[in-house]
Amino acid sequence: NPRVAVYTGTFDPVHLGHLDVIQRCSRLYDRFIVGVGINPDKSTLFDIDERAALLSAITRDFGNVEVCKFEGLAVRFVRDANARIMVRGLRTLSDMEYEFTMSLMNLNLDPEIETVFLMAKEEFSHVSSSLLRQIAKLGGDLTKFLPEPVKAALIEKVRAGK
Ligand code: COD
Repeated sequence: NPRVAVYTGTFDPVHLGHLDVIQRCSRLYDRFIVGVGINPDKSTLFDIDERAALLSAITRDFGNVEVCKFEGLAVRFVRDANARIMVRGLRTLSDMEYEFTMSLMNLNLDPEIETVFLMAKEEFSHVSSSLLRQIAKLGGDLTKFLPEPVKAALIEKVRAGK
């Protein structure tokens, strides 16, 4: 049986912390599906097509990574993808609290789907999309945190919004 896992997120935009999780999981699983979600409570800087296109561009070299868009419940998306494993990244203790609650709720929604957590690499444990959007608006250097095409897209997006 091929091992399939799903990594859901908003990815607004995808950064090197996300990419590190994707790279590590591409070695752990036979197929790794990245689900770009629409969070009804969050408005995003990049629309869903832009977020998915950036992910596709930077994961092209991984033979077993696929990028999909999804709407609605994450567990339903995982099941529709024929997977039973959902991967989440953990950065801090405050992530833990939120993720712990969410994984219990997801287990209630679908008891056959397990959440697997990967600890963020030390050098990315302080990196979040929201901080990077803020740094971009304030003109800071993003080189250490973003793949080149994402950096260019973020700078352009912020410029266009001014
Ligand atoms: N290093 C490692 N991992 C990281 C880093 C980092 N620096 N930064 C973020 N991550 C991880 C996050 O922990 C997360 O696992 C993933 O990367 C994606 O992060 P985000 O911020 O892009 O996405 P989220 O956490 O906002 O997730 C959005 C979803 C749409 C996936 C989520 O809201 C969801 O599942 N919604 C569906 C609705 C649903 O099912 N609701 C019921 C849930 S109980």
